[in-house]
Amino acid sequence: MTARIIDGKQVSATIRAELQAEVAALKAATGVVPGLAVVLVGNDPASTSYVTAKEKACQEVGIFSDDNRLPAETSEAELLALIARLNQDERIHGILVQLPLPKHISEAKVIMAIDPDKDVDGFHPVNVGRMVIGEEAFLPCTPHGVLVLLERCGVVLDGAEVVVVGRSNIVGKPLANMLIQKGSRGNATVTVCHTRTRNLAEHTRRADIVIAAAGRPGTITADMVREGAVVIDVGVNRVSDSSAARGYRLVGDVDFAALKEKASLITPVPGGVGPMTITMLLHNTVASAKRRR
Ligand code: L34
Repeated sequence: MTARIIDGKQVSATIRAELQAEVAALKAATGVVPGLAVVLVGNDPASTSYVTAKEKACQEVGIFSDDNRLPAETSEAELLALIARLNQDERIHGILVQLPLPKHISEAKVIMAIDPDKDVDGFHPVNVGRMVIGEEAFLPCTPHGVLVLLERCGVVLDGAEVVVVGRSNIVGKPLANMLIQKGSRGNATVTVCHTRTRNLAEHTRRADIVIAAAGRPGTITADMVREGAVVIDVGVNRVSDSSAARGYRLVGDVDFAALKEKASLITPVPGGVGPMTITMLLHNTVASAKRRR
């Protein structure tokens, strides 16, 4: 079987156009411009490129973005002080602190310091808890992006066997929780696999939908997936490649070349889930600005 390749850039562009119209309507009706504070500590190349892409996307849809790039030596206290100021700032409806943070700063402390009503990443325990019990909450951007991508591609989750590979707080754990919620974006039967899973292939071969979020190239090979399954690749791994202009190329967690001949639907890397992560951040920021009114 030859898979249909899911175009995450195209789906993102459609949603971003919808958001642009929403932002214009909100501004016309209330004068409110949604505002996102973007915080980056240090200069990790991948984080820098994601943050730059997020700010550019804000501009495209008419969201005000407040750029806060801090040196790697920034102390935890300084970062907490910045967050306290952003929590009080009326122009700011969302606060994004790009992870990972330098080792001398506690990510848990920083996340806890963000006002849950401005936590557009959905990482604060209040939002995580609300999400788990099925209350309205900011949903974390990458898992939310995966669900919207599946929905817009017509993939039915109701009763589907979904195997999530990876158990991070950013992707695996929230995604599994979202998939078991009642409703059209849930109702799936979910298995979560991780580094201590005994026989990974035994699980993935059962799946109607395999979602790879392990952060390791080659985690999912063709023999591990049944013919006609849906394959979603959340991995974004930089592997050095001297023939590439930037000196590296991006690969996901799945063997794309082999699986595109076996799956029914598959996401590429780049151009799959990555752009959706950014789009869902914009979505949450607009939702926050609307909620504030
Ligand atoms: N706080 N930290 C916080 N929130 C997040 O939602 C993230 N994440 C992850 C890392 N840290 C975070 C992101 O923003 C991963 N992530 C992310 C965002 C965008 C892209 C990838 C990961 C992306 O745009 N990927 C492009 C390729 C980009 C490139 O060329 O380097 C793609 O097409 O996959």
